[in-house]
Amino acid sequence: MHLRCGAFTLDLSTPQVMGILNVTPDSFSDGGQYTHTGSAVAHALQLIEDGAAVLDIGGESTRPNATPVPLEQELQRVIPVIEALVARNIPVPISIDTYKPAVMRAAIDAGASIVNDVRALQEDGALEVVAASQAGVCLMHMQGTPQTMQDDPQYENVLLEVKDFLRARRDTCLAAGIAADRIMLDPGFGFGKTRAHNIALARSLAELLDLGSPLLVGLSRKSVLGQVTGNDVAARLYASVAAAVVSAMQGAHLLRVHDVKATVEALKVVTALK
Ligand code: 7PJ
Repeated sequence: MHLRCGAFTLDLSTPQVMGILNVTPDSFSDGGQYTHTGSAVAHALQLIEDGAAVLDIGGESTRPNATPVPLEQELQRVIPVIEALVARNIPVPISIDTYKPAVMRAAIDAGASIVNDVRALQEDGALEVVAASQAGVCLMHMQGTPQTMQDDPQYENVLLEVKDFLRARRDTCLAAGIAADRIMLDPGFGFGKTRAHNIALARSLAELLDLGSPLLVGLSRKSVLGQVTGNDVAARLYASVAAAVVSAMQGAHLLRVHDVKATVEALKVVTALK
């Protein structure tokens, strides 16, 4: 299993880590710490040293009830960071976490190699931007919008509904000319899902492998781990590493995490002992 993305080919035959680089002042878990380009770059270099295979840069928080960020502000946050990292010739692909086509295009022009879209390229123009590039893409499932998604999420069968959605979005991408090996899928933990929905999905993650695409999983520091442990967001390291290990044992290919060093080390053990 691999992902083609821009000038990179990610080898996903063993589970890899996508390191989260938030450049949002309101990001829920490291709010405000990395808002300036210089400290964002320093943090990015640390994540690479810690073993991240991809860096995921986001300029708009998608946590529940987050305020939407105007386009210009999102561009001002993320583009200088991408440019600075590309200028340093970093050895890993940069992923841009956005649903806005204009941000996707600017990020790709600046050197980003993956589009990570919580709206799965449903925004007008998004599909065309990715199709016209060589970028890889992550298609994520969400029910509702970040503003409303945790109000009262409802499913008949969360696994089947997530799976059908991901299959349909992937087929739309294929029809638009995006090659199969440029596409990853993600069930979208915490995005319009209750604790029970998240747990049901986590338990049946392996079923999503039938779709034949690499699977990305983002459970790092999420509220379901707070519900299970009783810990607030600053104390979810062990729970997050456990979630990454369980996901990787079920076949997840890429783990989107804040705590790269700990997760990379844990995944080495998974790879060695599986
Ligand atoms: C995810 C994401 C996720 C993908 C966020 C947070 C909220 N992208 N962006 N998957 N989560 N692909 O990190 O808690 O789960 S933002």
